[in-house]
This record gives sequence, structure tokens and C-alpha cells, in this order.
Amino acid sequence: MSQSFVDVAATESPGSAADAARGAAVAATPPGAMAEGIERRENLPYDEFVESYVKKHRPVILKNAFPQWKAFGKWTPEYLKRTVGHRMVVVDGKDVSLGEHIDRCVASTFEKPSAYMREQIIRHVAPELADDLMPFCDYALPNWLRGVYPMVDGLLNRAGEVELFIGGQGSRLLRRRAEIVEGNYDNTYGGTGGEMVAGFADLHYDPTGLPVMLCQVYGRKEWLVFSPDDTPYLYAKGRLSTVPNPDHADLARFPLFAKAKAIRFIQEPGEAAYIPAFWWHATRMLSVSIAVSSTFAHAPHWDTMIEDVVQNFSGGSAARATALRAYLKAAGKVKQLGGRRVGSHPFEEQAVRKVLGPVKRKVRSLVGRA
Ligand SMILES: O=C(O)CCC(=O)C(=O)O
Ligand SMILES: [Fe+2]
Repeated sequence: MSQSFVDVAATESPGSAADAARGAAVAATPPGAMAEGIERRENLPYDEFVESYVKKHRPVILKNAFPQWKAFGKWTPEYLKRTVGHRMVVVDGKDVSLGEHIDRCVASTFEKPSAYMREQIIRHVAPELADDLMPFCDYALPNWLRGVYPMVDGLLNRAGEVELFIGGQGSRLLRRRAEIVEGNYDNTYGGTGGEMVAGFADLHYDPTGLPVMLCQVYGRKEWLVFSPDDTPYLYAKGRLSTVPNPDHADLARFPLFAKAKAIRFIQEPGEAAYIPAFWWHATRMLSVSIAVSSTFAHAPHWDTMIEDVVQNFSGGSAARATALRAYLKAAGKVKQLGGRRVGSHPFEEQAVRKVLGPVKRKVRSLVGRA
């Protein structure tokens, strides 16, 4: 087991040879901010992961996090194109075949980046890939999100799905552009200036007070991460920072941003990034990148998740808030009885759904006929 910190300031100084190699993509540390790396742990024992990172809500890069996956080493752009290229996915709101999207990613450059395909539920878009991801990443277990949750079922179950992300060189996460309030956001950030095209965008934290485990299967991805302690400096609108280019922040417009401490790192194939709830992040691809994500939650995450759900989904009704809170707390207690392996078959249809699905369809068809 080893532990190391990436000295980002040393590897990512503006104008270095590495930057030149990335074309116009200058990887500058936000001016005024102190750059720090992220902890990297190799073959970290599960219990230590939970004690030192999950319970303390600290991010970490886990090396050798899914050596058992057939996907690791097998999935390449060519392989996915050949085997599941005919499957349809949604990229930036448009339906496209996976093969066509992969072609665009292969042709992508920092100057002319392709769109980033994110959050495609593997069980739906290409279920034949599931076998390559089993047994699932142990660090992302137990996962209490899988299950049937009356009242917030769509929310929690959607969150518990295993998802596929594919981008090309220069693609970056444009997660919630639509959520940004008009007028408070510089829409030109993706414009014509070379470094803007390939820079980071949409610094955000994930919904529902939940952490994420992002497993890099192929290619390299660069991250920009900030602690929740930096929230006062990030000009947040909800879960999104309104600072347009967080790696080239305009400090005249966003002076407080200088106080935020950027954590930058490059994620390599075989590594999993654990990003705790409320940690801000943005990504961009340094090459064709294939990644698999799992949002997961168990005891150390549960109360935070409940408060977020209650705040955002009780519609201002105190009675609903109380009911939701009590119900989700009880659901957590039940899940806890299942132990370490709860959620370890994320690609299987759940037993209750197997029964409920046909019943629902039958009722619908009867109602339709009536
Ligand atoms: O894989 C990535 O690029 C990060 C994805 C992400 O942060 C998100 O979809 O919320
Ligand atoms: Fe995210």
C-alpha cells in the first residue's frame, strides 16, 4: 500500500511543456489560489477507505480499484464500437448511436472538442456490457440507493444506477448549463478563444447530498475540485458555480474566487475517484475517455442525503417533510440489516420491480382499453 500526493503546482504550471502539448489548453491554477493535490491510495483496504475517507467526507483517488473488471483492458473505443456501436444513447439532448458518438470522440481535439456523453444508464443503453463490470467496485458498496422507495423512487433509484461516460480529447463536463440563471452567466465561455474551448466548465456538486465513485476504464481525465469549505468563494447558484472558466477565473469579476483552493489532478485508467457529497468538481478529457460511475450511499451518507431530499422534495409541506424523513430513516435501518453486499448486483432488475412491472403494464392496458 502506498500513499502519495500529486504536487499539482509542479506538474501543471502554466506555459509548461505539458501545456504546450495540450495545444491551447492552458492548465493554469486559478490565480491567487493555492493548488493542492489529492490523496492517492493503492490497494486501500475497504475498512480504511470507510474510516478515513467516507466517514470524514474526504475525496481520494483509489488506485487498482476494480482489477477484477473485464472491462479494464478490454474496453477501447474500437471494442465498444464493434460490440455496442449500434446502441442508441443521448448526447447533449440528441439521440445518436454509440458508434457515431465514439467516432466523434476519436476525432476530437482540444481545439475542436466533441460533446461529452454522460450519465447513460448501462442497464438500459447497453446491458450486454454489465458482465464486464462484475463483480462491481467494492468501494462503492453497500449501496442503499437501489430498492423501491415510494415517494422518492425515481430520485433515489435513478441515483443508484451505474452509468457510462464517454468523451474525446478536450470534451468537458457541461453538466447543468440549463440551470444557470440567465444574465448571471457568461455564455461565451465556450467561445472561440483556444484555451476557453478546452477549459473546464460547469463547476458543480452532485444532487441529493450524495457522493459518487467515478471509475476510469480507459483514457485520462483532468479534474478540478474544491472543498465545501470554499463554497463562499465560488459564486454558487444552487449546486452550480457561476464562475465561467474556473481554471481561468476573471478575478476582477469574481474576486472572492482567489480565496478558493483548487485541487487539481489527472485520473488515470484503473483509478476510481471518490468525490464526497457537496464537493465541487469539474472535469475535462485529455484523451478519449471511457468511465463508469456509481452514485452510492450507506450509513455515513444517509442522514445528509435525507436532509437534502427533504429540503428539495417536500414541497414546503411540514407534514410531508416529517413523513419523508421518518420513512427514509427507517428504510436505512432495513438496508443496514443487509450488510456489506447490499446493492452488489446493480445490473439486475430488482425482485419487487419484476412483479410490479407487469402488474403496472396490465393495469395501464386495462385502463387504456376502458
Ligand atoms: O466523469 C466526469 O467527467 C464527471 C461527471 C460528473 O461530475 C457529473 O456527471 O456530475
Ligand atoms: Fe458531478
